[in-house]
Amino acid sequence: MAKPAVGGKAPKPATVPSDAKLATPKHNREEAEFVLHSLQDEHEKSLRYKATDEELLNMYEQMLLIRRFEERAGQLYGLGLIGGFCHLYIGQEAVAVGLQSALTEGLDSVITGYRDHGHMLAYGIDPNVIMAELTGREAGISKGKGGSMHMFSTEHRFYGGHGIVGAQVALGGGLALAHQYRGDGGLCLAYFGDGAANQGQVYETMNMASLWKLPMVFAIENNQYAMGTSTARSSAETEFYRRGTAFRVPGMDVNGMDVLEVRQAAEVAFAHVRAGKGPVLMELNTYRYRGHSMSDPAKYRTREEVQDQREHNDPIERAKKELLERGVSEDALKDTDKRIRTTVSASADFAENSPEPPPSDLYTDVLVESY
Ligand SMILES: Cc1ncc(C[n+]2csc(CCOP(=O)(O)OP(=O)(O)O)c2C)c(N)n1
Ligand SMILES: [Mg+2]
Repeated sequence: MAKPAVGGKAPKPATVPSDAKLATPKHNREEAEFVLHSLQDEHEKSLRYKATDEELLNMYEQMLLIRRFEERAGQLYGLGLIGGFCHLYIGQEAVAVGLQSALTEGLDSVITGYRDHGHMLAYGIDPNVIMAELTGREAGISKGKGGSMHMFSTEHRFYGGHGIVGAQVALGGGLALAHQYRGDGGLCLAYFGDGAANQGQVYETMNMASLWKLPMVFAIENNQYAMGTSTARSSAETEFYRRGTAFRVPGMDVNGMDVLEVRQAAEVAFAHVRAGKGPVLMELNTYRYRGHSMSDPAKYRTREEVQDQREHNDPIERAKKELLERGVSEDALKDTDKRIRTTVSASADFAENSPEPPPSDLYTDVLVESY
């Protein structure tokens, strides 16, 4: 019997076992490449979702609700009614709305980082309880103790709201595993940023998700910056959709400023995942108009750069223009805007008039059991 090698390592066999893969035959390599490009090819064949007028109007309304809600949150922050961290989603609305409009609410699960208000609103969660959470009120969706970054609604299968960059991706892997284990047919949509895309745990998750064919969508919201650092300064590979290649996860390169393109890409990606073919990586190219958080004066970019995006690439203006071209009247759109402003004002009033949690609540919901 061979002597065990030092350190408990098995001795090297004299000959290579016959099933060892000495080299990947070329045809296999081509097949792997085909799989990696297949969804992008499908996406490019038909870029935009063919929405009915009603569907597009719905998406427009949701995006506008997010925009107006975030503008109001920014004001409340300025007034000192919102404390702590607050990251606004202005500019990125088409991503959450386009993707989540293709999900099955109550079945699929969603998880994201700290820039989470828009994702909650896109899931139809009541603006009142979101604003109450931002202002630290008892009526808030996390009872006023989570704030901007830590909002949950297990009823909607919305699992936060996470402050640790990239951590939500690994948790999303767990949610996807739960869907697979239960065989419920659901999938997990895990959002993260371009900065988070450089975190190690993202790739550990990608490896396991691909190996186990988990029903998971890795959605990179590439808003071009991680705090004050542009993607070009932080990332060796700025084509983020390619980053699944090493794990055989097909990627998709999507215009995240066009809600119909996002929606169509979602249809392709979700069908692939639901068919049991494993995870997909989507890069949603977008832009945030405001600073990283409310305390960021955004001096790392020019005003002209932001203005250019607002003027030529705004997702809400794009949808509005399309609705008008389809014959929806200017008056109908004005009414929509008015209705949304009323909803948002009501949410701010609701929040301001709600009580804060009592001091005794400091000790509740901290541990699962009492010790
Ligand atoms: C592990 C960890 N490192 C650093 C931070 C500090 N931090 C908070 S947000 C952020 C930038 C993340 O950028 P990105 O992933 O692009 O998301 P975006 O803010 O653009 O939505 C950093 C470095 C953190 N919260 N967690
Ligand atoms: Mg970013």
